[in-house]
Amino acid sequence: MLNNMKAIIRAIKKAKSIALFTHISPDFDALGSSISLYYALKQKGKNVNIFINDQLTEAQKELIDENIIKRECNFNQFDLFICTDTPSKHRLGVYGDIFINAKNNIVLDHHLNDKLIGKYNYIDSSRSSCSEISYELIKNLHVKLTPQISSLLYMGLTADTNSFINSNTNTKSLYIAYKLAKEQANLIKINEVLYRKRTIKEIELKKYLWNNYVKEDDITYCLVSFDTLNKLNANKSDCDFFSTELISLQGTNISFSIIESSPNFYEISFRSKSGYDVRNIASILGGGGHVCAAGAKVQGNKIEDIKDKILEIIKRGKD
Ligand SMILES: [Mn+2]
Repeated sequence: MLNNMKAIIRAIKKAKSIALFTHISPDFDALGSSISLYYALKQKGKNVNIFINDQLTEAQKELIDENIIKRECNFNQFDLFICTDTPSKHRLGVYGDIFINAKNNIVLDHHLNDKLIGKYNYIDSSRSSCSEISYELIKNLHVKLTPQISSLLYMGLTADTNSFINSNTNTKSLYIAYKLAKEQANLIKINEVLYRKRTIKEIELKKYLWNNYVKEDDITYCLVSFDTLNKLNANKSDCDFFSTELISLQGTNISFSIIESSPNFYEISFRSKSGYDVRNIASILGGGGHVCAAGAKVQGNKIEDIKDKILEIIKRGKD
């Protein structure tokens, strides 16, 4: 079933015990969209548990009480399973099988996708963030927007719009941000953690990025081999901002980074200016995402070969 909010509300009202999930390497929207629901469903008197495959980052821990996150459990006790910000079994990590084998499950997501893996699916790619969808659900459940819930939703919203500057920002996202700010979302703390804190490591990575980027026509990219990653004492997620940073360079319409996260395993992140579609490029490589922000994972022997292949795909698309 697709985008039937009433059916989803009915399923939630009927459930006594609910298990929540979100994707591996959770970003702020994954956490905001799922943890806001955790508190909202608790307010509704539900027995709720939330399961996340990975550890939180130091920055995330500043905004989220990590003690609520569980790793293991007897999953038979739950009569409803909800996942946010992904419709992919694989992206749920160790919980993938548990989720898709559940009889009663709900997927909430904002990525363009034709996969429906839940009994109920609410998938709206016009939404800037999954936190917007959680907001709608929480409003429909008539849950009080506490400062805590408002902050979690605002955190997801601002993160996925990159502080309301990405092209996915629209009147709905701005309106919801206004509503959340009115309900005491902690804007100061969220802005401080997301936009006003830079570690020495981040600055070192930025130095590497701007010393090593390559610009070919309107395409700008940066490659990070496994060796380099180790020399920078970094991991893949530390370099997640590379493609976003590169798209800001004058004359760039498409940017990408290739990070060799483990030997011969490459994670590619694409960004584009409006009018340019990187989702297509990522999907040719077996990945996906949004028109202006997408990604893929590939294997290969040489990072240069992967880069050449990407440039060829982009150039082919232009012809
Ligand atoms: Mn998201």
